[in-house]
Amino acid sequence: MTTEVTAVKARPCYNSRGQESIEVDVIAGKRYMGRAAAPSGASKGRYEAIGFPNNSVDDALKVFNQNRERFIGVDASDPKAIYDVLRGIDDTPNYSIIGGSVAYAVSMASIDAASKALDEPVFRLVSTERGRDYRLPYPLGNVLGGGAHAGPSTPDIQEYLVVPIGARSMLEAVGMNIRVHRMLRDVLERKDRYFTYGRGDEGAWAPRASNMEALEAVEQACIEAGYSIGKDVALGLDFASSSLWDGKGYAYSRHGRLLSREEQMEFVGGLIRDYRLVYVEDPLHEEDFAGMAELTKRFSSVYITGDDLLVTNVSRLGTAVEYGACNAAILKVNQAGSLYEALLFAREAGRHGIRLVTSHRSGESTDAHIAHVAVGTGSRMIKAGVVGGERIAKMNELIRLEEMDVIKGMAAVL
Ligand code: 2PG
Ligand code: MG
Repeated sequence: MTTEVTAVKARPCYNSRGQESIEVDVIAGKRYMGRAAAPSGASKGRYEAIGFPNNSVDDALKVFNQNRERFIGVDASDPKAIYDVLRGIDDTPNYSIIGGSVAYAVSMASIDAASKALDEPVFRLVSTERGRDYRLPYPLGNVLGGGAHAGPSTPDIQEYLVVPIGARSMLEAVGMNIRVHRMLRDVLERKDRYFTYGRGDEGAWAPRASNMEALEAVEQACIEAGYSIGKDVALGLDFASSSLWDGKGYAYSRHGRLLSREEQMEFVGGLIRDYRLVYVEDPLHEEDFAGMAELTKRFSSVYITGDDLLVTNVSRLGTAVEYGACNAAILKVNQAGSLYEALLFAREAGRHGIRLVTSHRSGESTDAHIAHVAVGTGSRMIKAGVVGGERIAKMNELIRLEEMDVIKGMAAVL
């Protein structure tokens, strides 16, 4: 079998934020090498897989090296087989023994090796639904950021997002996001002549601006770029509001406001209406399933999206489905740990009509695997940034995939 794992190796490496991470090589059939490096978040959900045991890359490498023989002979094209080996080593819910980064890197490197051995693109090997047409996800572009991704005078809201809903191709869609991003620099410079062109962890502009000034600037940039809001492009926000929640209220501390749960819901609802937002991520903190359900009911045509709420975890998704707490879900493989667990989550979301948005992390690698995960899981959107090498790597891979006959155009985004 050419997809049998014949060698594995792990090494330390660095992510886009300059933090230490881990990279794994998997050789299948003695000659096909797959490689993957683990990403890492800044605003992590409480229930996601941990990156490294004791926060130590060395400890993760040690556990991996003690157990690496166990991967030999396993079918690299079978994410479940790789998962079984990982779970034989670490059966804790959050991968506290080997670390989610190893789980991520081994499982992604394995599918990468299998893709080479079988001469099949990764998206086909991770397909969660047989017989479905493959479509390209709309890029959800982070153009302005604050919160955990940027400095103290930026907005409290983590991500101001644009989605080029009017684009008819990937190439056009990516170009539109880049155009808005570029125009936004000019808009910000006009508002603040001391603007440094500083950018946060994901390449989004990181201006000195209040939450509302930022949203207005993004809207203005779309218009000045020549786009009509609601037709060509639409706006979204990732509140990442578990980072704002202090146990009693939502602390917009950079701009001096504390909102109660009800005020936060009013605030979110007001922004959805005033700016015709089509996408809202984690508007309430990760434990507030009931509040999320209220918003989902009230704004059923908007992507009310769970990220920290769900952490790509099937059992959290089960709770969310019971409550009706969201109609869209972020899919981050490294939150789950292994690829197999992420694919299970994707399948389960699909079964319940919850739309998927595959996502990067703020500390990324230059790998493009998640572009394939987005296509294979039928994700409607991919959130992977607009500029910066590690972000563009995902966009350019999707542009390449657009050339393939098996790809049948763009996903149904709205
Ligand atoms: C998010 C992500 C990615 P982080 O909250 O959606 O944009 O941020 O990787 O820092 O968790
Ligand atoms: Mg998020």
